[in-house]
Amino acid sequence: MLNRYFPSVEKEIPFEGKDSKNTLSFKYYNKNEVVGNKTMSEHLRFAVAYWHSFMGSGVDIFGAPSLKREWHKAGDPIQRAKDTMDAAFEFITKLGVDYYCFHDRDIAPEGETYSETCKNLETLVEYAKKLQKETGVKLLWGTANLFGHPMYAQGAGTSPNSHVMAHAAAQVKHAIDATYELGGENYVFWGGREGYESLLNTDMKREQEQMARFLHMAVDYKNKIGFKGQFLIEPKPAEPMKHQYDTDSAATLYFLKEYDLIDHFKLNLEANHATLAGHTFEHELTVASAAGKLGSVDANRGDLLLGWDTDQFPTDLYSTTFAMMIILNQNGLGSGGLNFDAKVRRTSIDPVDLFHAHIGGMDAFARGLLIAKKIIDDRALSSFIDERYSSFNSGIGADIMSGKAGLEDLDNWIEKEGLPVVSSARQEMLENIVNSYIQ
Ligand code: XUL
Ligand code: CO
Repeated sequence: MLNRYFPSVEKEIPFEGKDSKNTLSFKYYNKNEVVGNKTMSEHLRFAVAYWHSFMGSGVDIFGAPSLKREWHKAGDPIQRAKDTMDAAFEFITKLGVDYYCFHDRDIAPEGETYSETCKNLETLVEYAKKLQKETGVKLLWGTANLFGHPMYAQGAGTSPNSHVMAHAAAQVKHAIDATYELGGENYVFWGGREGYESLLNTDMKREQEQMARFLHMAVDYKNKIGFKGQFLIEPKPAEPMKHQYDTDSAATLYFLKEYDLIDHFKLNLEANHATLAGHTFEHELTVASAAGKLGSVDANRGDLLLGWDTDQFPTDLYSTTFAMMIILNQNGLGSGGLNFDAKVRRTSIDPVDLFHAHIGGMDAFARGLLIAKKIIDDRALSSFIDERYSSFNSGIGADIMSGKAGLEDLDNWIEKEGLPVVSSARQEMLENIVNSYIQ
């Protein structure tokens, strides 16, 4: 086992059960424990996000980097990238997680020229391949960073400058190649700069058509090279742009349908993006799942008092329980997983804090899984929901939904039957039932 950057954690984080006082142990996440028809690790498919955990420095708009990382010390950029990758694989292995996710620019540094940048990426892909082979860690998804470079300030696929769009497309080609080469199970598009700052300088229709063309080119390329991973789009309403086109699940699904892309994509939904869009996390998951399009999750949480993407590690049991209910009800995430797109606070300065953060997130989801499974098995909510809609199973409800009855038939029917009797929606009772399971 790699052992250089996290010497205080000597071996894989153990499962010790809920009564253990060892803060570097799992209290609930027991990866081989079978829950229903799968083990916990098969249900949860956790991934570590390379950018926050290994590239993050704690810098914010008011302050300099606060996280001093050993793996960032080398002067040579390629050596630094390799050290960072060593640290990442050591961490992931010691945490006992199966997957990681990256942006192209996380794993390899930008060069002086385009071809040097591409070469750097190839070098680090080779290095990642070796480490994946040695450790058994797999790639959940890759993506391209189309928001960091100043050329993308006005958009990448939706840039008003066709040269910029061409550059973004070329970059995506290489990022898909890298993902394919490393056996990535999905590929993500997050359009951080695909939106606008001001409508005064923006042709929205054109930009949306450009975005559609951009994604169609990616689909064509994927098919051409035979990459079988799932394409995912990650909605977010704003930040860095004032308004991002892929605002939320509903807007993104509409866009995909409108531009004939719906068969090629699913959604990767992030908890903090949902709340920024004015939705709950479970709302976003439910919208996508109902459309058969919930593909993967960026697991984190926001802060209700702050209006930006704080990307904190998830600890809220209601949130993880509701998420796992939706995921279990659709029979899992398929090739997707739960990626910790989350960062330690800039005051959590020790590398070991990365362990505490992930352990907390993993335990929160493991508890969510156990609680959700029980609620589902007991039909604690679903029996009520089934009953609530049961008037559509036969009689006039079935006639309406099958198309047998129309407005005139219903006019006659109501004339005969009179006014409906409605039942209570029992929200408080159901909240109490959920609470009785959260323990
Ligand atoms: C930004 C965000 C991204 C995507 C990948 O808010 O969530 O890190 O997950 O580009
Ligand atoms: Co994300």
